[in-house]
Amino acid sequence: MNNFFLYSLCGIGASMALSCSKGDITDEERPNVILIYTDDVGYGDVAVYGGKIPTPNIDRIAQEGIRFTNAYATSATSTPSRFSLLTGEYAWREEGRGVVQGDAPSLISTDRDTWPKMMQRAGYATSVVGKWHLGLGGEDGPDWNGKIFPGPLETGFDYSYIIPATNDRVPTVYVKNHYVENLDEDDPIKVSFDFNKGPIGDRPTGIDNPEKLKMMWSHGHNHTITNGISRIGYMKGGESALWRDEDIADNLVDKSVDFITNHKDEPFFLYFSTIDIHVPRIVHERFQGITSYGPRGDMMVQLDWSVGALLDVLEKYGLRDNTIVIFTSDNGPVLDDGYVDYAREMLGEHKPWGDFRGGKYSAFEAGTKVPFLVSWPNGIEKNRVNNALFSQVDFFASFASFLDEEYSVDDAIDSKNHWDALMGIDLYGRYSLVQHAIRDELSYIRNDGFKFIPSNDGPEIVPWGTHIETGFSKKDQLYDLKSDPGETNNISKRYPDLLDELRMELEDKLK
Ligand code: NG6
Ligand code: CA
Repeated sequence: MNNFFLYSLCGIGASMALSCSKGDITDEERPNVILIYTDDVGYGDVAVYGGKIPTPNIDRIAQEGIRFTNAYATSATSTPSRFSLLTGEYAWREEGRGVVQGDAPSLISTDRDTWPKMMQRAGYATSVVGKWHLGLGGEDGPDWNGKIFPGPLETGFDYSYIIPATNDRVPTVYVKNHYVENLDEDDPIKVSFDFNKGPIGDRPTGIDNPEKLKMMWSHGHNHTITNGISRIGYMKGGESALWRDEDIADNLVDKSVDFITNHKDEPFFLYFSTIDIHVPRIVHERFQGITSYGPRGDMMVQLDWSVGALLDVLEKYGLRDNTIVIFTSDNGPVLDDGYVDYAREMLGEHKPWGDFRGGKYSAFEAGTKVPFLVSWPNGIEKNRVNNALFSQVDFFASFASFLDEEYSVDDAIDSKNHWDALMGIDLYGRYSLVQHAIRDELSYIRNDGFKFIPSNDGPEIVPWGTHIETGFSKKDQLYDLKSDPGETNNISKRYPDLLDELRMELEDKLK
């Protein structure tokens, strides 16, 4: 452990922040927490943020609580955002925390403190259901045919039921606690991400057998075919363990409902990490064609159904009033992310990125500005909007403060207590954020008013077929986000002093 210095924020600051004091909350009153962490859902994808696809259940969370307009994932892709979310440390502090492959070793060392570990110490039953994408196993990666260790259970979750990496990467199997679910030991799993060496096993690939596909690939994603979809990476074996993409949403909801049912009489923390709306966008048959927006729109409706199912089970058990439900996303939106699903062609008037520039992978606002809803009927007022600057890296310190629980500030080095912003009491939140874009190559800073992106040499458009601007430019970029939220006017020449100030702050933070 990095110098485990335990520290209790509330012990020091209880008199300063009313909501910080656990004295206000008895053990019996501790709220349950459900974090609905979606995949590639953009700011403008949700109806309450102006989206055209109906999302009545997600909107319920906004009506029952607070809609944030200035809340951010720490990164424009999944792995680094998830790393920061669970550890309270910006992912860019170490190399190798960009998007990881399906066989990557665990990124979170077992001896570090984490948000879910803190929740366990505070007496919560904890669970992750859905996408993991933080690596599994020791230095050599996971042993798919044996005990998969370390992983979520060593990160602070009592129960885990995960998609190991992404739904477009092999192995396309679920891992329940330490083991692949439904694996036949006579048909062991092997995976390879050595694209130079080529396929392993007998399964067809997307590049050689496109006639076997239920959805064609557009870039990458042409390796082993499972369930009629070619993925990133090669895989052999594990036939009895393969998932059916159409059933993933139902399955993840079922596992979550079981977890809630089993723990309805004690406080619980559920990290519901749905793969909706990440590619391949293969939804259950009952949602296919339900919108005019193609599979991407249908998947939003499937996501909304999942949210409704979770809210309904809370209501069924009388738990809704004392459960904090948070809805947000790991990064911004993308249309073509590797499969021919006509997301662009069928977009109509819907604007997944809202009024912002960029998208997934991008340093522009739509890369990390995400929908962010927080509700807690017992604790916060209904139907509010909060423009406070909030980063997902702050959940850890904020919840620790609220629960009056000690945690390692050396491990959660970037996490700050902004509980009052979450509760709608503080309308300002953070002073600044350092984020990164593309897969992890570009770091930049934004504070409440301005964003500075240092000059750099990278490509201006994501170099694979997504058509998204990276934010790379040979010129320094400075934007006044208050008057120019769409980042159309680079004011770096007009405000050199401000630029220097932000450059120094960024360099200082990157040290
Ligand atoms: C990229 C994939 C993309 C997606 C992304 C991770 C290609 C060409 N693109 O490498 O499809 O899987 O990784 O997405 O391979 S994320 O939301 O999990 O960060
Ligand atoms: Ca994502």
